[in-house]
Amino acid sequence: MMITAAISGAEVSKKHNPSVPYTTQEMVLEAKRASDMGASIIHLHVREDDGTPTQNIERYQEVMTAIRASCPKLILQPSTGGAVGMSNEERLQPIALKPEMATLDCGTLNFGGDAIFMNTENMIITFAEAMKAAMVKPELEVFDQSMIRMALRLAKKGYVLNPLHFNFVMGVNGGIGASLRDFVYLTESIPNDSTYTATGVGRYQFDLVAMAAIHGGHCRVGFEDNIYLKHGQLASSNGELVEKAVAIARQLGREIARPDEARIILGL
Ligand code: KMH
Ligand code: ZN
Repeated sequence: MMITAAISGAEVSKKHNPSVPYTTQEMVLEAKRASDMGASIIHLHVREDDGTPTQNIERYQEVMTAIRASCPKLILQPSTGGAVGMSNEERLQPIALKPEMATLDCGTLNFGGDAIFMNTENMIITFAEAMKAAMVKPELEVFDQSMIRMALRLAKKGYVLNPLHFNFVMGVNGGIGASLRDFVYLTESIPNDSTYTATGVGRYQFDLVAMAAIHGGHCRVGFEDNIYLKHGQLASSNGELVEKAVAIARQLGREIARPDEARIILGL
């Protein structure tokens, strides 16, 4: 089972949990803690030192180089989602660094209040083409079943290559829920040769770890999606969240993939 750690995100801040990393040094420490506990992939957003989300290429380069110096084997997966309201050009910057993977968001989503996380079909095609040209494997971010249909249409047209790898982000208010029924609906909507990671947001984080573990899938945990170790108790680091995911997976009979095993699973 591959475990991805989404160590920072773009929406959560130190006001929510003081352990959310902003600086390069904090990012390295959190990536290392997650790696030490069993994460093979780091889903990466970067920040200014004051916590402002950025897609700045120099910042990505600095953080990725520093993480690699500390944990050379980890798979680094920058975000092309960035933060709500960023332009396509801003969002696409980390692709120029030719990471092994990056996220490709497969549809537009209500993101609370008046916020809209915009991903029109033409935007998705532009992002997919940039990733294909740079030989970056997309992780197809799916917040709803309709986004799987979008991804399959793009695959049919050759914008993304098979076998596909999905991330089901479940429990966001504007998207699909995080029930067992929702999980089955998504897993039964993807091609047999594809792989998926399940991400439960907030209180659903570990429900989805268990569902994915039982079903033979992969999972994502981390501060981007959830800041609590359990009800009312903040996690002290991403490592603690990974540790709990590993314990659940092992209890259910799963072995945890090391980074090189994850590369084989993903065909990197
Ligand atoms: N921060 C969200 C607006 C991704 O990384 O591709 C988008 C997001 C998805 O986090
Ligand atoms: Zn993200």
